Amino acid sequence: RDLRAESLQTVCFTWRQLQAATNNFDEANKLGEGGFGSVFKGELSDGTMIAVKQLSSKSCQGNREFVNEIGMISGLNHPNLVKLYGCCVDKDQLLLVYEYMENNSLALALFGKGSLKLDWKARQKICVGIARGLAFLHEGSTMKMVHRDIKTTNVLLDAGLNAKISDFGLARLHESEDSHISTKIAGTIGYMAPEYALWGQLTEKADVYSFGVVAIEIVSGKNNAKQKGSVDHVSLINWALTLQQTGDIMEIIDSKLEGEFNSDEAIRMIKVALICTNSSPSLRPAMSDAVKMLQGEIEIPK
Ligand code: ACK
Repeated sequence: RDLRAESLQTVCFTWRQLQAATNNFDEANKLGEGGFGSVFKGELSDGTMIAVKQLSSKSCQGNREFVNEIGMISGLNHPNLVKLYGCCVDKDQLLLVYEYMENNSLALALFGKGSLKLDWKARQKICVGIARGLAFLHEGSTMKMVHRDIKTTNVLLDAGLNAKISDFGLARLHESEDSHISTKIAGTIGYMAPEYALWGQLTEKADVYSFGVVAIEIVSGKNNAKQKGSVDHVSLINWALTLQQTGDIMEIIDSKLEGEFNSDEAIRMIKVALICTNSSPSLRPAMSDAVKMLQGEIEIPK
C-alpha cells in the first residue's frame, strides 16, 4: 500500500525534514514511549512545533495500527482531536507527525510526579473537551467511529489546557444502530466496557463507558484504573456503585473523598461519570448529551 498516495489529505514529510526537525531524533527531544515506539518533539523550518511518533518495529500489528491511524484521522478536524499533520514512509521508517501538545498527557497532569494544579474549572474544561471530541467522533463527522482506547494517557493537553484525544490506532468505523461483534478485543483493562470485554460487543457506548472511568479519575485525582492488573477495575466500579446506590451523593463524596467536592462542576462530573459507567450500554448517554449534562444544560438522570 502506498502511503504517499495523492489521495491522502495529510502531508507527506521526508525523512530529512523530520530528522532536521527533531535534531536527528535526539534523546533529549524524546517526549515518551508507547507500546508502538517513541515520540519525539520537533520544530519544522517554519517554526511549527510537532510531535513525531516513530514505530519501533515493523510488526504486523504495528503496521496495521499505523495505516489504521492515518485512515481514521487524516482529514478529521476538531479542536478536541489531536491533529495529524502528516506522515513519512521514507527509508523503511513509519512516522506519524502530529500537532505538538505542550502539557503532555492528562495522565501525567493528574498522576505524574510534577502533576499540574488543576482546579475544578480546569478539570471541568478538560472533561467537557474529551466529551466533545468523542461526540464528534461518534456523531459529528461523516465517518462514525469508535475510538476503543479512551484513557488518561490517550488524552493530551495543549498550552491552554484544552484536552485533545489522541492515538487512533485501534479506532473502528461503526454503523450507528448495529452493534458489531469483535473477535479480537483490544483496549485497556480498567477502562474497557464490560459488554465489550466479556462478549466483544462493540458500539460507541463502549467509549462512553471508558469516558466515565476517565471522568472519575479527573474528579478523584486517583488513577483507580491501573493499566496492569485487574483488581483496581473492580474496586473502581464498586466505589462508583456505592455512590450510585445512596440517595445523597454529597454525603458519600464528603465522607469518602475528604470534603473537597464543594463545587457544581465536581458534582456534575461525578453524576455523569456514574451514568456513563452504567453496566447496561443502552442506559449510558450519548456523548453529545453528556456534554450538555456536564455544562448543566440538561438534567442528569438518576
Ligand atoms: O504523557 P506524555 O509525556 O505525553 O507521554 C506520552 C508519550 O508521548 C507517548 O505517547 C507523548 N505524546 C504523544 N503525542 C504527543 C503530542 N502530540 N504532543 C506532545 N506529547 C505527545 C505523550
